[in-house]
Amino acid sequence: MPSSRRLLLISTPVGPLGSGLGGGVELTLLNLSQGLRARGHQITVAAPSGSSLADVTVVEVSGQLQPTAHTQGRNTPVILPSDSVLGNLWRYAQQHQDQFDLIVNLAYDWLPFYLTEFFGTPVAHFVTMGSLSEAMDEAIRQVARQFPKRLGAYTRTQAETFGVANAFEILSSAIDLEQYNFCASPGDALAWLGRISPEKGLEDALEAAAIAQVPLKILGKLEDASYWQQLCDRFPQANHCYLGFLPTPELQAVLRQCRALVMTPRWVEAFGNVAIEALACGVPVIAYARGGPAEIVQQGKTGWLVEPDDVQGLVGAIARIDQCDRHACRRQAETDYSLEALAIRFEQWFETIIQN
Ligand code: HBI
Repeated sequence: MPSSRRLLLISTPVGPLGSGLGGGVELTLLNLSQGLRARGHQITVAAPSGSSLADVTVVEVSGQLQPTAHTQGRNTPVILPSDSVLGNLWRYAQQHQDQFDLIVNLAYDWLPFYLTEFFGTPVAHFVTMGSLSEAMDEAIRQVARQFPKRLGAYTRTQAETFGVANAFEILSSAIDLEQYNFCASPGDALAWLGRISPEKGLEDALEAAAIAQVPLKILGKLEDASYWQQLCDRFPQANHCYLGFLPTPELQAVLRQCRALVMTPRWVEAFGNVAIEALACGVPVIAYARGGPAEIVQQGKTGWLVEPDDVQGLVGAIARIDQCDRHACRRQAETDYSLEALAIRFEQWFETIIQN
């Protein structure tokens, strides 16, 4: 067991932890904190005021929230509101850096990357999305040049979007497997999980389920109401397929009964946590071979990868889903996506930074 490290994890400035505004980062921070503490490390999380994170020590920092990056264009200039919580978070880090062996940034924002060279305590960056803007790409490539070991990402595909994949440590993701119960004998329905928003491609799953004449259960946050209305107009059955945004216990109770999870991302999904949630329940994954899911699904064993945007390909995979092995799905989750597996990957990454 390596020595206990004092780690400062700095959260996303788009919203307090617990608000859901931080999306996948909230789950990553919680899982990382729990996994690393179980291995004896001291974890402090700095996040916007109003944050809470289970029983983890959170330093709450005030200030104006940062506009989200994933709805802006490639040439958006760097934005910093007055009294920005992002600036205040990094002032806190600068003032307290001597209390930590390593500072880990989880914000997808320009400032922390730019500040890397000005810190005495090493700053590492876990990048949580693919390439979205020129300004961010430039800041990430600058860190890749100066500190090639300081960048982490969920998947290789995601890292490749920045053009400096070799400078990234690939860390994948994890879930708390104890919250997911294996199911060997599902019903007929397929599942679709995710934010209901155009980049998630729900229309393809609805079309494939209609052609295959199997029910589809839709779960997730209804983020784009006009998009949802278009789907309901085009697929009259959509409305009664929608089961809402459920907390994990209720979500997995529905998911585990499904024959497969269908993932239809239109964008490069950095990871796709819903894929490992399905595997943890023994549910195979049918996914477009795009982004994170392409690095998770074991073809023909724990699911099927399909030519992106090919609805007929989804239909063909649905017909072959029983060739997959539900026990192998659960085993893959236990081997690669447990909290302990994640913590060990991050711990090894941190040691390469602290020791060099
Ligand atoms: N936008 N500006 C900004 N900063 C973030 O850290 C950020 C974001 N949008 C989305 C987001 N983080 C997370 O939901 C994803 O990283 C998962």
